Amino acid sequence: MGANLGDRMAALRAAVVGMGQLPGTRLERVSSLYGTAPVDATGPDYLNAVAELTTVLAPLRLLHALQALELNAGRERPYRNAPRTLDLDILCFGDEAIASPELTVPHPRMTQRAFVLRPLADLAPRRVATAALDAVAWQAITRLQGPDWARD
Ligand code: PH2
Ligand code: MG
Ligand code: MG
Repeated sequence: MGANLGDRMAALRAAVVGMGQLPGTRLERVSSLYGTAPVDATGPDYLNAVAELTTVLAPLRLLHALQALELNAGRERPYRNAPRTLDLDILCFGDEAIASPELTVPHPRMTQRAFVLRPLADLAPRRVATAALDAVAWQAITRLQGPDWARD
């Protein structure tokens, strides 16, 4: 999840609550909270984090539910990678590989982005290769708070 417009922390907290309330879905764990410089994008710094969910929803149903949460947060899409109040992307779906016009999983750019790999490594280190982390070490990222950020 990411946000770089408005009350970023409030948006991410609401997203955590909202994801946990999706039908047939349980919020398992949330990563530490990171402040990150925009990558392939312009605008203010982001807050980024990763959540682990258990769900009975099919991948596209989950995607659409996440898009509804984005809209609730006032998400607009004026152009690609525009600054946003809330972005909720599916990184992995178990160990499934999905290639549909709407959804590609694992997320095709996740291995190039410290703002994904660092929080993902908090929750699922086996999904993050050390070499991948090394390759994105130049990207500005700061751990701001431990995993309790979503609860306090
Ligand atoms: N999301 C993007 C593009 N660039 N940069 C940071 N730091 N964090 C993001 O979440 C992010 C980005 C496209 O979704
Ligand atoms: Mg994104
Ligand atoms: Mg997105």
